[in-house]
Amino acid sequence: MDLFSSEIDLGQNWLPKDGTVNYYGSVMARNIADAYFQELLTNIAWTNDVAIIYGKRIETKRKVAWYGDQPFEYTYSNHTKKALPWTKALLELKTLAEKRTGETYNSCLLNLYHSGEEGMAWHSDAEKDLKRNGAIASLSFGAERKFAFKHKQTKEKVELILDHGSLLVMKGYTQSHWLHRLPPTKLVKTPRINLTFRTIVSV
Ligand SMILES: O=C(O)CCC(=O)C(=O)O
Repeated sequence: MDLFSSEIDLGQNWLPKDGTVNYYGSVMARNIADAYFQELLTNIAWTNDVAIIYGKRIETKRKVAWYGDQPFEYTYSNHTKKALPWTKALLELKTLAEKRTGETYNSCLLNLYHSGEEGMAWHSDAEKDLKRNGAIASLSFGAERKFAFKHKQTKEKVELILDHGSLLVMKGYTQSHWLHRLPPTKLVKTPRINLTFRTIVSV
């Protein structure tokens, strides 16, 4: 049975210029999204992440995991991770993201936010290991959260809400010209899991 619709429906571009962000909304039935949330929470090898804040290396409360086609190394915040082999659920979700966005991916970074108090600061995903201007597909499960973009030069902002079971793709020059973040909020008390499917170019 095909659990997901496979048509490519790009919708509008949320960015006014210098990049493309398409938001597809929820791309699966609620009960299927609930099942993936539980599966990912239980069966992913979650570890604490590191970040550099004001020049100091700290461990975040947010948890992360890194999976891929090969044991790709991915370096950010002076920290290198080696990709684990795909789980069955991750491969299903990768296929869904590939069909819906019309792109291919070879790796996935996962983030687990225990509540709204955990977020991610402004950044762009333009590390040297990533394909330059490659598409990044983002699947979200659990609590609805605000997601924001800020233009690097003009400081123009764009915000949208990422739903349970939803898919968003960032592509073209988005990472060169825009920062993105997941703002923290005291209003959200429940967890959220985000998967970003990416393309690594070096091993
Ligand atoms: O959790 C999210 O939606 C954002 C994740 C993110 O910004 C990233 O993985 O680069």
